[in-house]
Amino acid sequence: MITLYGSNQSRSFRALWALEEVETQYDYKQVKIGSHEDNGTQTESYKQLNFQGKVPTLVDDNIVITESAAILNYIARKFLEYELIPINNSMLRAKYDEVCYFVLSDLEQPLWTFGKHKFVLPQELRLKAINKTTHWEFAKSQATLEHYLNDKEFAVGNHFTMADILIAQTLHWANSFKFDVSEPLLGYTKRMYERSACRRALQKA
Ligand SMILES: N[C@@H](CCC(=O)N[C@@H](CS)C(=O)NCC(=O)O)C(=O)O
Repeated sequence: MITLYGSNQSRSFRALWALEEVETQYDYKQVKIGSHEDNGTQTESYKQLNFQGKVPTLVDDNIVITESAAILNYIARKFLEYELIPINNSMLRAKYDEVCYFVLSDLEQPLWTFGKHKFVLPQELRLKAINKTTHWEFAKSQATLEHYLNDKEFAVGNHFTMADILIAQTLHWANSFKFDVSEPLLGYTKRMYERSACRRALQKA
């Protein structure tokens, strides 16, 4: 049985959504980020699973995975019949990897930097001036994402994949942090969030 450790609509929501897409049974354990209490991410028992004390963490028997994108790929490969990751088509797989790595290395980084300087870093390391830079960087990455999506229905190929979860959750995150998200990208996010798997995940998050 799969167990997912997560918290609300943090990056763990990507994994929660992915588990709903493959219609499997799983146990969802809500943990408190940064807490030393019993269900906290800073307890010794949680850190044995996730050295950094972060979410998400997915446990499947003796396999423990701690990076959201790696978790999505693991789920996609375990439930291949849902076709959530390109396997045999090298061109589509390269495009899938390209956009997923772009989300992690460019699109989400300004949001994470903004968040770290607002709530995560020790007070003395937080810089207010970084805000302007993060908005500028996000706008630049957003233009690149629009180029990748190019008004297509899905990020890769002609159907939904895990890349759409990564992108939509990140844009939803941007919107909730009040970054400017363009109308076409908001429309794409709304469409993805209307999927029944996403709605079920939202009820559990
Ligand atoms: N690259 C990791 C990032 C995980 C991460 O930073 N998670 C945040 C929540 S979205 C967290 O647990 N932060 C707590 C901390 O930084 O101490 C992933 O995508 O899974």
